[in-house]
Amino acid sequence: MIYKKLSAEEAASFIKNDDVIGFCGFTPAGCSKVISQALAKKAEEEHAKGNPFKVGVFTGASTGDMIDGVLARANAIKFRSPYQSNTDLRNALNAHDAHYFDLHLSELPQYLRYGFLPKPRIAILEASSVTDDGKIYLTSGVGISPTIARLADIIFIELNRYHPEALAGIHDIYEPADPPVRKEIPVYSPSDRIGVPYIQVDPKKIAGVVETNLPNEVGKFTPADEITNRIGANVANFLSSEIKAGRIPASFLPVQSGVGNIANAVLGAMGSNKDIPAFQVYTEVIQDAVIDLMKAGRVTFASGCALTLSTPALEDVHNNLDFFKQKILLRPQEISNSPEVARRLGLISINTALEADIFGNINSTHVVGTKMMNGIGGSGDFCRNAYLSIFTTPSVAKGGKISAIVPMVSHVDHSEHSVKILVTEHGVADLRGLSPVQRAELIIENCVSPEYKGILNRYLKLGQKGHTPQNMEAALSFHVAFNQTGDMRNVNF
Ligand code: 0RQ
Repeated sequence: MIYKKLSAEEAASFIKNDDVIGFCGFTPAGCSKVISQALAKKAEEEHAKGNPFKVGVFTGASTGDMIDGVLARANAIKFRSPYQSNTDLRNALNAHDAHYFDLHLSELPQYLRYGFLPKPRIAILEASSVTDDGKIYLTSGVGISPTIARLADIIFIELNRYHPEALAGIHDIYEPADPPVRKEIPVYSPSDRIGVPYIQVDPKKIAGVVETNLPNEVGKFTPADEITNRIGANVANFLSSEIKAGRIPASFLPVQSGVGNIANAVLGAMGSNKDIPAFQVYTEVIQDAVIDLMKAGRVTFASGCALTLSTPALEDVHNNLDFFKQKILLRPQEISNSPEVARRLGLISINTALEADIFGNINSTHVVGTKMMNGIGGSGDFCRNAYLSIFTTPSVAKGGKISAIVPMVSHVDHSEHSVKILVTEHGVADLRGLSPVQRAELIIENCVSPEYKGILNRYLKLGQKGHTPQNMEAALSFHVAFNQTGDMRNVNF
């Protein structure tokens, strides 16, 4: 290897106050693990000396504690985009200690190229191997790596021996040209390869290689419960009825599903529903359920941006690469989440809402209208462009003190125009072709928790004027009641 071997601390010593850094990975999969930690230590030392030290941070999506957690606790983040899910960072963003812009994930690479956002001077990439002529083979996540590798002046590699070199070939690296000369992204089927299996850079930009041997961090795993299983079964039964009705082709369509235990439960239920044929996945995050279904022959191919797997599932993939490399492709997020490709392939997209309103608007990001939870992630990339856009949510949160279905969402991420199907554990509301009043009646009837049905029906009668009969005095009364009494059932109308 021609590159200089560095310690994480030596690599971090190149990074200056106010630098903009692009990090590899997508979710904790494939993220930087040691340079980020050394950077946080450096920030703390600078702060102790009374010096300012904060950096701008671009990533693929959420990361792990080894980036977002340590940097947030060191108060080392000046700004952050496009998605996060770390408790300490969330607290920092909500306290305005770091500025956050929540962005559709597909847009970040092109926004960086267009110069809409500050250019990353430094890119930190985790690799399974790197060649002397500058070919970087990534690990289990791709994210924005191709773009930051090209834009950055300096690249540091974390060469992580935990990931086998034989991973090479699972990635499909492709960056579209920018307008006015962009052509179509030539993905016509989830398994189409359109690029090369590595990122090519000028070897002179690689300022050093830090060797590691560390697994990906794994997020907290909440096992499926009765609620998530009922949501999963409702989605699967609905999709099988759409096939029977001829509205989804009998051969089925590729599926995109969000992250978390609802997504796992939905995929599990689809896998065990005999009326749904074996299917392909075109998504951002490949979770454990996809691997299980692949082994059972129920998922025939998965294109994604990251292998966000539990350690046993990732090791299963590593140990059986001959099998899985035939069935999995990892792409940059502007391809995995491309609106153009989502529309062309006809994705069935399934994402999770924090809250929905009775007219079909979705809040995916803000708790009671003000506090950032995670971010919009890829949900907007997919839902606006899907063949069929489904949102799922448990009907209540916090033991029933919060209804996930409210008169008016306290923040809008996805509007009524993009949301076609709403699913809770109680049932399915098919909103296609319905007026606002019809949508409200159906959502209340099929999706709302019994303890909130009467209140929402009462609400609907309050404001019978206009196409969308909101009552402006009471529209946010659920949230006001929660803020004042800790329970939305205490509304004052
Ligand atoms: O709180 O953590 O204190 O227990 O919100 O809710 O039900 O555990 O669901 O972990 O799947 O997260 C929408 C945030 C759901 C996620 C969201 C409280 C609830 C709990 C979490 P606790 P659950 P999940 C893929 C695609 C947006 C982006 C997206 C998300 C906590 O799915 O970030 O889909 N999605 N991206 O108690 C107040 C409500 C609430 C509420 C639930 N109405 N009001 N709190 N909670 N409903 C991601 C990528 O792009 C990588």
